[in-house]
Amino acid sequence: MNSYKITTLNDFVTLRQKDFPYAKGELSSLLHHIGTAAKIVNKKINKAGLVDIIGRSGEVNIQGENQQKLDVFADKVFINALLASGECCGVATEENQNEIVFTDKFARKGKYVVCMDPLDGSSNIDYNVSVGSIFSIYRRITPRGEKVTNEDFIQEGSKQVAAGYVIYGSSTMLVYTTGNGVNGFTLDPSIGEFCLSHPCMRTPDDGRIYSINEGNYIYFPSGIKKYIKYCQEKDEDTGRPYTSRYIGSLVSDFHRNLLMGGVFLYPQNENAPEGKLRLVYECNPIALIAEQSGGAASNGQERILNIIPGSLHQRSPFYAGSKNMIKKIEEFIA
Ligand code: P6P
Repeated sequence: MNSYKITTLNDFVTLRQKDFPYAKGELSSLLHHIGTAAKIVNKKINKAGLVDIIGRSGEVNIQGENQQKLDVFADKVFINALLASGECCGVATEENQNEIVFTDKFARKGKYVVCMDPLDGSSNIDYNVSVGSIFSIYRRITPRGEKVTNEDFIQEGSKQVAAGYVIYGSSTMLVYTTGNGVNGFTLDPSIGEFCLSHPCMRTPDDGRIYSINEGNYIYFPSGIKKYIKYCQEKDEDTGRPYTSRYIGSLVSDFHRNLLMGGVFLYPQNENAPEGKLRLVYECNPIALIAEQSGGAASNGQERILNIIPGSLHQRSPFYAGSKNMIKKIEEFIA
């Protein structure tokens, strides 16, 4: 009789707490609350087709993008959960121009700040394409008890104490790292728990999938154009031509390549001179997951996690996935 051993996210986080001699459960509590928020967002997304939550909220977010109602909902759910954790003293999200400062006396003593894209790929929601939530956790720089300031949120990615994403796809998964490898949990709706389903996730050094919006081909830098042609050439030794797979939802494209091997590319182009993806709450967390699972993440010239952010919503060219493929891309760009 096979032992049907369930390790829930909370079991796992508590178990792994001993990896952090200094942590007295604060990070565990934060991750627990993120998991709870993900379940609430998941419930809403699964019913999106049924209740009047689909479509635009009528607002435009600071990126000038039409805000989908679920974006707004997810933003509120995660912010409330982080406040409730009592361990987080402020949050920066894609949906808000400035960081949100928690003034509650409890939260102000929090050790951590969180940067989030509460619902990435939301333009896909109306078409039932999978979307994701992305989070990045730092220890605050300013003294505990005081209000957080912008500097707490624009730290370089290598300073993250934890990062992860939720993918609301054919199943809902939460994938995260605290710097000791990457573990994936699948939501079992029958018990309402994220259960360990992908322990010690590793991305292959090489892959045969490249993910890029080739519709922008004419706008790409020449090195990227050459790399795309390289992917399409016939060469048995390297398994080319590769397969092109692009969902247009960062978390989904990245997650597939993490499991199968492959590379995601969002270069700068004439329409997006700095690239489209945001460094602080999209590139950095995904980059930490990429590296912690044996892959790599670059802006074409340097390691994403080494970039010192200048502002909360700055963008960056972004390449992430199998490390040998990232190296090849950097060679073509050079
Ligand atoms: P494009 C979704 O809007 C998003 O921010 C990412 O999830 C995705 O990878 C990218 O934009 C897709 O952008 O320009 O290819 O539609």
